[in-house]
Amino acid sequence: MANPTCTELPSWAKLNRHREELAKTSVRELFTRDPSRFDALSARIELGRGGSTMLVDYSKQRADASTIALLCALARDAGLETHRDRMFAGERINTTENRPVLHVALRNRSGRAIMVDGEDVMPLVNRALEHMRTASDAVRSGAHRGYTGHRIEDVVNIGIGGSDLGPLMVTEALKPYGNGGPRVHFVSNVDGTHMAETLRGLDPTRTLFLVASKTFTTQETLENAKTARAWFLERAKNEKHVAKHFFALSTNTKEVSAFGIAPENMFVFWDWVGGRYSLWSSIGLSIAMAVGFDRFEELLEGAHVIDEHFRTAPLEKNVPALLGLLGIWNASFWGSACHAVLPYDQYLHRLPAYLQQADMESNGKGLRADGGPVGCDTGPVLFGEPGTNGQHAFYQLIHQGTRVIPCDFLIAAQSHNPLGRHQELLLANVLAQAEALMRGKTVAEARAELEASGAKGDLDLLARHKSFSGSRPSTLFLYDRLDPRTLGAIIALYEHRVFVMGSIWGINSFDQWGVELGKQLANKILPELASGAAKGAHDGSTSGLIGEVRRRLGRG
Ligand code: G6Q
Repeated sequence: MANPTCTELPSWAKLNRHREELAKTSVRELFTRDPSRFDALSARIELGRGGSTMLVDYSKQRADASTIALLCALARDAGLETHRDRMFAGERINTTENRPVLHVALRNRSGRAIMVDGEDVMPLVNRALEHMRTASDAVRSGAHRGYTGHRIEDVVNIGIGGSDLGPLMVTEALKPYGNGGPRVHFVSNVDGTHMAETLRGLDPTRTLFLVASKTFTTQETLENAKTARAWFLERAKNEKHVAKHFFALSTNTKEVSAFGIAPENMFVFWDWVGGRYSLWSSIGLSIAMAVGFDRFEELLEGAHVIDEHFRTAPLEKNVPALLGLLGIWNASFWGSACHAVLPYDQYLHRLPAYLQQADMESNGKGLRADGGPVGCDTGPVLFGEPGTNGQHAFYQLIHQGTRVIPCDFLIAAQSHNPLGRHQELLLANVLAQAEALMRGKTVAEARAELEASGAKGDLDLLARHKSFSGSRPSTLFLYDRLDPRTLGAIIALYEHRVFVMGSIWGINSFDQWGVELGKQLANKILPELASGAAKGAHDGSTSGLIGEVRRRLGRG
């Protein structure tokens, strides 16, 4: 018999009834009724060494204590804890690729064995980490030099998707920790402009390329790596110099050596690390080079704190579980098709882009792992920009649009750049936005304000335009400072949130078959741009466009 879908679980129907009840009361009213609401619906996570604590305030969600109890019952009905335990135990929960899912092993600082097929993978992980430490120390200290004896001043990571977004986001976020390390650049797009603009001004004798590709077969990355090698050889002339300037971060030894990268310059990881979960592996070498290996380890430690919490805390107190369950609550019960991530932290400007992949590639699916339909809406569209910029752009829709868009706000109490009152302004704005979304403003309140200001004209009409529905849900993450440990914790919280949501929906969050068809068709179209497409090879639009491109390139 097929497994029940989440919508067939007894707790699902209860939650639906509960939502109807709760919808009758504004969140503002819930705060008025319960003065302890903030304490009851927020959590603090100790991030370990250094004594820093992260506060996660979800009291502005459309939820109360009974919602949380019902959502935890749903998690139990759906077998979330079992699924989580199977992940940590190295079972092959990525069923369509027949792989374990063990990014948690990459940051396992506990000394606990993690077994895959009867073998403890921790010695392998620790060896790979040591290799990264040696290489990043050597580049940062100047012990590793280019073929002319110059220090490495620029590191270029060539990778795409999971082999780009994580390291790029983290190196941007940890810029204050560079401390004399090399500049780090990222080239991902097969658009030659990305490579050309990155290489402009770089000196091949002082540049190190990290070719980051799990499979080492990705078209864009290999093309970019070839171009980078040609650029380097134009100056270096001799292939033997490639060894000092090209490292590979990959699982595919065969393809790496076919590309001409020496085995000692290959930084390994394993097929049980998903691309979008790989920044903790050798794929993070650019991070270690940018900020030093000790800081990279702190990033791992921050994530490990969350892993241990996720693994052991009861659901009612388990922050990633609660974040995921509230995500389900918003997406599948209230029908929110979007989710905004709004870091009030310029250093986190790539976090939304990174999370777009983590979330949308993982849970943008309609089939359950067992092949049946999920039965409800799944992964929302995730988007975001740093505050306060977004306030002057798209927040209008979040405040008064017809769709309700749950928001995550992230903010540090202290800035790395304490200039004048900038951080105070940032803090005031983030708190104000979360409050405004929750409180709203009634027509009567808007009208009273207009009258008090002596406004003239059709005050009733104006008051309606100036009113806000309120009860627009948000969660706020407040931390002391964006240090590596805190960042590691933030990323791990989101990773496990994705896991929780996928588990409830019954989705395999670790494959990405949806990206394959476009790749196949691009391979088919590539030669057709040169030679033309056979009649009937494509639909009318695609054939027409191929013809149009060929004419514009003077080929047809
Ligand atoms: C991530 C995806 C995808 C992948 C890229 C790059 O989970 O699998 O984004 O990371 O396609 O793949 P390679 O690292 O194999 O080049």
